[in-house]
Amino acid sequence: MRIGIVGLPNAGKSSLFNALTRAGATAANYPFTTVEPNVAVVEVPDERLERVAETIGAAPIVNETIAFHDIAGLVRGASRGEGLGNQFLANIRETDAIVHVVRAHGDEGVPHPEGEVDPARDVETIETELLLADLEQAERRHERVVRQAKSGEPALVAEETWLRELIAALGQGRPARAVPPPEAAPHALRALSPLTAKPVLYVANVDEEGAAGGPAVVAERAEAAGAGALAVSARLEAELSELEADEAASMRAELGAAESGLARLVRAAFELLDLISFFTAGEAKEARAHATERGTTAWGAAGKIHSDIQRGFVRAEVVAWDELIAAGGYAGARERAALRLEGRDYEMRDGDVITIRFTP
Ligand SMILES: Nc1nc2c(ncn2[C@@H]2O[C@H](COP(=O)(O)OP(=O)(O)O)[C@@H](O)[C@H]2O)c(=O)[nH]1
Ligand SMILES: [Mg+2]
Repeated sequence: MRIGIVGLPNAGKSSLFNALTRAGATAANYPFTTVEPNVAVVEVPDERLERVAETIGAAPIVNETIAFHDIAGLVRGASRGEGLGNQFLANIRETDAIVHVVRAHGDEGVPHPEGEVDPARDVETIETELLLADLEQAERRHERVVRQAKSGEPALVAEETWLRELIAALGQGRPARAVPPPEAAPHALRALSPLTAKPVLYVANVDEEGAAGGPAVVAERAEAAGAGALAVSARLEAELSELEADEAASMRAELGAAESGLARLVRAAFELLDLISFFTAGEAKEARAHATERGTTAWGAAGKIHSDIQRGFVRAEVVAWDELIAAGGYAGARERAALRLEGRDYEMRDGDVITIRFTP
């Protein structure tokens, strides 16, 4: 799961990224941590998993992770190639969701690429570049699909119609997420991978004192775009991430901020992906969270755990996390019949704890 951090130069992207990196550096033995210098792998803590582990005596706890990409600043004209824009836009295309950092702090020591601080205009600037980049890609693909659709193949005909609608919408400033592709052309979205179809979270980068609110314009823009929004101070988070955890917590308390801005960001980013989590846990074994798409079957879940387990799938033992806790463990859950036997087609629910029986 990859999340791209986008915004204008000096918006605060790298400050936020560095804070995440330091938070991620504490994530135990995650294999991808050092693959690229601009990728931070961060754990997504889940209180449900902690309680499951405690109940059945599982350790260690292995959280799900998400990868944040610090994408270099986009400038006005990026979609026409300004400031290496095409390369950065291509980087965004490879992500699953976007965190859009908007400068909202008034520190005069930090230059603004457009002269003065104006969050509404900045959001507009970035979104326009994303829209224009999608428009260009859609037009290019349309040229090709128009020719292919002459064959009369229904999927291509449907895709051609959709692309025409999409081009019209983008031209009017509407994002691709407002124009879902028809069922008859299931491949169309993946073939284009529009930037404006990705879920977005706006992050207002506010003054150190103002981490609670954030400007109303950003929240309004988010609401109108069907996006999430939150406010953090990137500089504060970067500074706090250099302190020991207890020091950082007391500093936060002094500033009147109840919860870590990074924790709020990571959770909101995870919610953006609209995934469900299921858990595996055994006594004196690890307790692990697995994020997966809604609609994943028990068989699909087995594949997320290990390909060998999927290959030898016999059945799944499933119990909801809270029922497992209420029953005091697996034995109790079995007695109460809270633990169910399910076949390969069972649709996983958020918070399920699963044990796959398989033939090795
Ligand atoms: N006062 C203040 N300065 C900030 C804040 N966030 C970032 N900065 C400063 O703004 C400058 C640019 O930040 P950076 O994170 O590098 O921006 P990027 O270009 O979006 O990656 C740096 O000097 C940061 O220290 C903030 O919340 N408050
Ligand atoms: Mg930067």
